[in-house]
Amino acid sequence: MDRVENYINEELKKYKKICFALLDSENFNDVSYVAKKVESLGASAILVGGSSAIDQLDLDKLVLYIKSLVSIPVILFPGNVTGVSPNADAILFTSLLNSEDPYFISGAQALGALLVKKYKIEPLPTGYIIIGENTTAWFVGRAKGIPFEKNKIAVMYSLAAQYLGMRFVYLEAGSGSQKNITSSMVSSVRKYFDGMLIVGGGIKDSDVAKELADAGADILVIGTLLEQDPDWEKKFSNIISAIRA
Ligand code: 1GP
Repeated sequence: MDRVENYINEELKKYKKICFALLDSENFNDVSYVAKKVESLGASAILVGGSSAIDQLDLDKLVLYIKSLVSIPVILFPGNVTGVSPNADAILFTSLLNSEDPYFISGAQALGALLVKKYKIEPLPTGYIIIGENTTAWFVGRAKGIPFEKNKIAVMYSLAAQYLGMRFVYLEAGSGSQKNITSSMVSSVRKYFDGMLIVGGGIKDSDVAKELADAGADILVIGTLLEQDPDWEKKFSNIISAIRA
């Protein structure tokens, strides 16, 4: 197993549940403070990217900058081919399984694959599944958003991801989503999907984080909280303590 995936497994052995921080340079005044702080508060990795990150040069500068500040892995979270940047430690090599556009299922992946090879970025094979509608990820990825209460559909896609050989599934409500994925959906998926389960979108407090972790999420992704909440340090720290408890 490659280095970052191995590291994630070790983190999970140590803490049972872990958290990734999603950083997007456009949305932070002081990205260096946030990057260092999330590491000290217990984030296991930093994700960089998202569906609206389109400036490749900025992205690479950001990756290099963050890598100079922290020792946790910097993992790309691309929304398109433009999300591949040479200096990252790994990439969530996602297929947006419930997109209605084959470009987001396998087209962008084919276009990006040789770059990943060339830059020697470790690919983490990930089934990306969008729940709900009206978020940027949903719009850009032309997803046929799975309704929040349709657990079985999420199970079907997650199991399909596993059978296609993907070791990670990311249940995504969308960045800044008003609603988070329900714990009931997470526990339904957990019963069937035998791999690393990432859950993100709209997670803003430790109660929700704890519920999702208890329901079976392995990795929680937190983004908007870090950008928008003046009290984010305390809340992020509470999230980490809650999911590790
Ligand atoms: C988005 O799941 C991540 O891709 C994080 O969502 O920004 O709502 O925390 P938030």
